[in-house]
Amino acid sequence: SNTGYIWNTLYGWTDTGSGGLLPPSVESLTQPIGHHVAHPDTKRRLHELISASGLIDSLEQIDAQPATEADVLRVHDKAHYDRILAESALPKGGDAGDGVSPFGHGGHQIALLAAGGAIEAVRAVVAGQVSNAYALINPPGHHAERSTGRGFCTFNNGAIAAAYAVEVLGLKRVAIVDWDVHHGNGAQDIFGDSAEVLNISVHQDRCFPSDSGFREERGAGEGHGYTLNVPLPPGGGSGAYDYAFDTVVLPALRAYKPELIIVASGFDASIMDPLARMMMRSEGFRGLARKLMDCAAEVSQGRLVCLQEGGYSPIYVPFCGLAVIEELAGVSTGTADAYTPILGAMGGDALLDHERDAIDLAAALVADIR
Ligand code: 6DK
Ligand code: ZN
Repeated sequence: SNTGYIWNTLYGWTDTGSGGLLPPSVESLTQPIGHHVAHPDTKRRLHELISASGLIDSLEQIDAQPATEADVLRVHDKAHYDRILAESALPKGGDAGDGVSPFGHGGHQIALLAAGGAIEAVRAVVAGQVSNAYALINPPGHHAERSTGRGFCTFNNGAIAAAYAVEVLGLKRVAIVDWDVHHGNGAQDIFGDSAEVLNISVHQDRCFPSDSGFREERGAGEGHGYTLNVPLPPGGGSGAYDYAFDTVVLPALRAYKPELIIVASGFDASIMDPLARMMMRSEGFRGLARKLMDCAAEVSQGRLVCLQEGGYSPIYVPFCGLAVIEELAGVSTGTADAYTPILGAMGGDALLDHERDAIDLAAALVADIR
């Protein structure tokens, strides 16, 4: 009956560097700027709305502990772990792996605390200490693959938490539902050959990474069918997302019957986001949370753990997150989304024919889940 909530001051201290999206370079004329798109203030501002709205008083705050080396090595190569620690020890820090994901000196500590926050949320929900949880962790994780970080992600927090649930807590079936607007390539890389983790990613088609996230990627060997990609055409809003959840995500979860649902919760499918071209608003995200809660009540004893991923509108992410966490907690703070008058008349909510067609093709893949 209570909702766990995790935030740590250090999540607001990630140093994403002085480039806006690419590292600043005099040669390529990418100017330094105060705020990288993934500057942690966006997530800190969500935390502060949770606090200022009073919602925090209805949540059970849980402290994150850093993940251990053993926790990380359940899903990552030792070489990746060692490289992150070595670069973190350099005076100016290093990069998660793709050259566009910088972290500062000592940044490995924040990355381990993010993974540890994910583990703690899973532990509390599976132990029955709370009925569901929202871990507002940072840096994000869903692009990190077994051997490298990528796309602002150092360690794959969700995969580390799922592996903890399977290998430490003894769960046999864990589902990841990734509604971040970008493809959940990390869990696909890590769990693609396993049926113990169902990875469902709903994302904007070829947004990032541009070469993965296709419906044809379905997992291999025993894992065939347990990778489920739902690429959406750009422009979709709550109509497309509701239809994708009703006809693909929820039927897949009902077929799989996971003992735990982990949500990779990004708010970069919002209409205000600079890194994607979808049209979700806060009420749309609230609706997705509601659908997953109802489904979790049916299949996973209500066990639902949301882990923060992306979201790059500093002004709008807080209202999206507040809506989701209010829904999880079954509490209304009476805080209206102040941007609804501006954003509510922009359209994007109706399901369009080409969106329906793309989603129907993904729905056909559910039949292989057992
Ligand atoms: N593009 C995320 O929101 C991260 O999913 C999104 C990361 C977008 C990165 C865009 C980018 C490149 C870089 C190099 C070459 C081609 C394209 F992980 C989350 F934060 F959740 O770097
Ligand atoms: Zn994203």
